[in-house]
Amino acid sequence: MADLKKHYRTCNLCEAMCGIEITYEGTEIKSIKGDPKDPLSEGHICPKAVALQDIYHDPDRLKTPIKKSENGKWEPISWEAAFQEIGTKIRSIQQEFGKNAVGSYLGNPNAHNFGNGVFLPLYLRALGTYNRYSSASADQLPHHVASNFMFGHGMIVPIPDIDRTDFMIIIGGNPMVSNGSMMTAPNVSKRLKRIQQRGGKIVVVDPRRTETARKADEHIFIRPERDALLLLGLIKTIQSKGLVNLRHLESDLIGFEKLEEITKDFSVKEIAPIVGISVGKIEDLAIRFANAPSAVCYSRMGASTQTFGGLCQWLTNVLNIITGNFDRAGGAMFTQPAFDLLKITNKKGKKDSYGRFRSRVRNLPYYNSEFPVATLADEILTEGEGQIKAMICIAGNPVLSSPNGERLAEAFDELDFMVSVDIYLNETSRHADIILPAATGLEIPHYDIFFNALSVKNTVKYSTPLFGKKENQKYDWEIVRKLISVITDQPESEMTPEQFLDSMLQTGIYADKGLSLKMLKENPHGIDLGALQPCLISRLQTNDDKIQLAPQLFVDDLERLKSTFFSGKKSENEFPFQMIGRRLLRSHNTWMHNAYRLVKGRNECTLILNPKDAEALQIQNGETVKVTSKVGSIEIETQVSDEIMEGVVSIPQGWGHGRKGVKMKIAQEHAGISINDLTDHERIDELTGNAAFNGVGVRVESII
Ligand SMILES: Nc1nc2c(c(=O)[nH]1)N[C@H]1C(S)=C(S)[C@@H](COP(=O)(O)OP(=O)(O)OC[C@H]3O[C@@H](n4cnc5c(=O)[nH]c(N)nc54)[C@H](O)[C@@H]3O)O[C@H]1N2
Ligand SMILES: Nc1nc2c(c(=O)[nH]1)N[C@H]1C(S)=C(S)[C@@H](COP(=O)(O)OP(=O)(O)OC[C@H]3O[C@@H](n4cnc5c(=O)[nH]c(N)nc54)[C@H](O)[C@@H]3O)O[C@H]1N2
Ligand code: SF4
Ligand SMILES: [Mo]
Repeated sequence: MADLKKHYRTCNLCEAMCGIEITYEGTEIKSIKGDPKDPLSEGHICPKAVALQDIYHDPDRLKTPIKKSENGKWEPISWEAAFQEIGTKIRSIQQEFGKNAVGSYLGNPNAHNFGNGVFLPLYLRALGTYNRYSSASADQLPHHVASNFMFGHGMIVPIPDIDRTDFMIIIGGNPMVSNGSMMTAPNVSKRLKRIQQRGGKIVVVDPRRTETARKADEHIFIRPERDALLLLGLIKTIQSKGLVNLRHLESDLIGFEKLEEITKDFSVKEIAPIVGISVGKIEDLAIRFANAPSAVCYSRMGASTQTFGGLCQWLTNVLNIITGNFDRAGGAMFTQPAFDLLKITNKKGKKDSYGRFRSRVRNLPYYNSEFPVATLADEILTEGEGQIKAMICIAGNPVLSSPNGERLAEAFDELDFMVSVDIYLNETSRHADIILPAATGLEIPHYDIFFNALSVKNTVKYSTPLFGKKENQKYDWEIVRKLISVITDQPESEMTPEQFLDSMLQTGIYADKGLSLKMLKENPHGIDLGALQPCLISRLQTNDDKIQLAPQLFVDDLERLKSTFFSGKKSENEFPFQMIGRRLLRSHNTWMHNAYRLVKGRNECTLILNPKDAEALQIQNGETVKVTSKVGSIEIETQVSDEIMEGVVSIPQGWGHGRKGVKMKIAQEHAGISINDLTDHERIDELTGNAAFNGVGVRVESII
């Protein structure tokens, strides 16, 4: 027992930033538990953090670079030779075909990687291509575009003040499983319970009676992709019942009259039958929301990754603003992080990046210096000037994560050259010529640049590595820093992420508290910087310093909503079901299925189907069925349950490890199917370019 040691750090797997306490002896981990002294997570942990030890010990995890030889076999290669070859190939492709011939894809773990947070902007600049893509356009892009147009910067993101609110509407989010998103709120369960303990109410709007809906006071079923209409119905009721209350923001916003004008075109009576919620219920919800001492509407994945994602996020903000629940305790609030991205990326007075370019093949908008991932395969497969000939994919698995992933897999095979910076030989990296594996998880230092900016509380914490990397391993940022050097053929920079962090802390808004890297190292449980404070006006980056309540781009998009739902057009019956996604507590996007403790037990990669639909199709619970969409077909086990509404089916995201050439033994044994073999790359939110995963038309057939 004498040698047992404890290590404290932040779990960097998801957005919740839980503090964890690891008991270990040598390199053997005895336990991973929640750290009760972490000021944000207060001891909470989920099953995924326990699997950090499996990633550390995983024999399938890559530790040194590998290269695909002529016969398709993977061979080890030294770091030096790998970088040299990458530099030569990328430079020669860019010389021959132009800078844009090299594409870049950045996946989700980059957002959870301190070093890459610092170095990726420099890498993108060095690459000089406008063919940049990331998982953001398969996720939260609509939030950023709404923030950009309403508040002047995509990272001024409203965060639900879950710890003080009296009334919370959750649209298309399942934080009981996902642990919160665009709302860093570890231990959602406790936070939701506290709302109820102080007499508050929670209402969940979702086509599925989710784990969160079961904890709520009320669950309202809604057909996929109707949320923007519901939000308009709520706004309309608030206006017509004289419940608008702009409170302290009255003189800080413009567009109020325009909003009144727009909503004239909509009536709750017309909206009700389309969303499948009665007039009385919509009005009642609006009135309760407006009359609550404080209230917040939070809408997430289900309301973002759909064809009206942009409208949903805009209207969610509008609802919060016109009920006086914006930038006020208990409503939607704004963070003041110690490492403040807004400070280094001030957009005021600068030309807006939205639509600065249009994508070559499909004319989709550029935003935040990238194009939507839904069009990445088009840009590789379509010949002509500007065609992508080479790809660098960093910590991403778009073959499983992007719409019509199989088409992207085919596109990757057409490339002249591809590099993956990844910890596994998986569904995407198997297409690469060279894989550069980074140290990860317990081996890396961590400071959360992004999720402190999206947190329900201002806190700050730096984690040192538990085990440190081995001599031949590299951190992601070391790989990226070296890539910058070989791509530009310039000497490598000597800057480290820690130096940058330290200077940001010492010049940030908490400088007067003496914040520095040294201070963080002395406080391994983290430091509490207090509850969110009203601060929006000081953080706004719009040119006129006002909140834009009705940006023209969004107003114009209402026409698309109207023509979709009010034109009287009947949809064809070839694909009668609407498919939606789901997240599982013991599964994390596409890449944690190689941890046995997370995949053991009953198969969870199932199709949930309503009993009435199952009966009509004569399908039994547990039977394997065929599901077909416009782009593909899969076979999957059914789970018949009335938790899903009639006409809607749900499949988890992140699975499909049965592809050839993957080297992840446990994941392959628990392969599941990829929902993105069914989702359609042409289905996007036209306003933002975000992938529309939810609401895809499918057909379900018995195969016995
Ligand atoms: N149908 C459908 N599709 C979806 C979603 C959905 O709900 N439904 N969700 C979407 C969302 S929200 C997201 S965020 C995207 C995610 O999309 P991606 O980011 O493309 O996918 P991930 O599964 O996060 O892939 C992460 C990759 O990084 C590797 N990796 C893990 N840790 C490290 C590390 O420390 N360093 C390096 N270099 N590599 C590492 C993993 O092996 C894996 O290959 O998927 C989207 N796709
Ligand atoms: N365990 C676990 N946790 C995770 C992840 C994971 O893979 N596993 N991934 C992480 C990532 S990258 C992210 S972005 C977050 C996402 O976190 P959340 O936003 O909470 O995402 P989901 O759990 O996918 O919840 C989306 C909900 O929207 C519903 N929905 C689908 N379509 C519609 C619709 O049209 N309208 C409405 N109103 N609802 C709809 C679905 O039924 C589902 O309940 O989770 C993070 N946390
Ligand atoms: S909720 Fe997220 S941050 Fe917290 S322990 Fe689980 S994976 Fe880690
Ligand atoms: Mo995500």
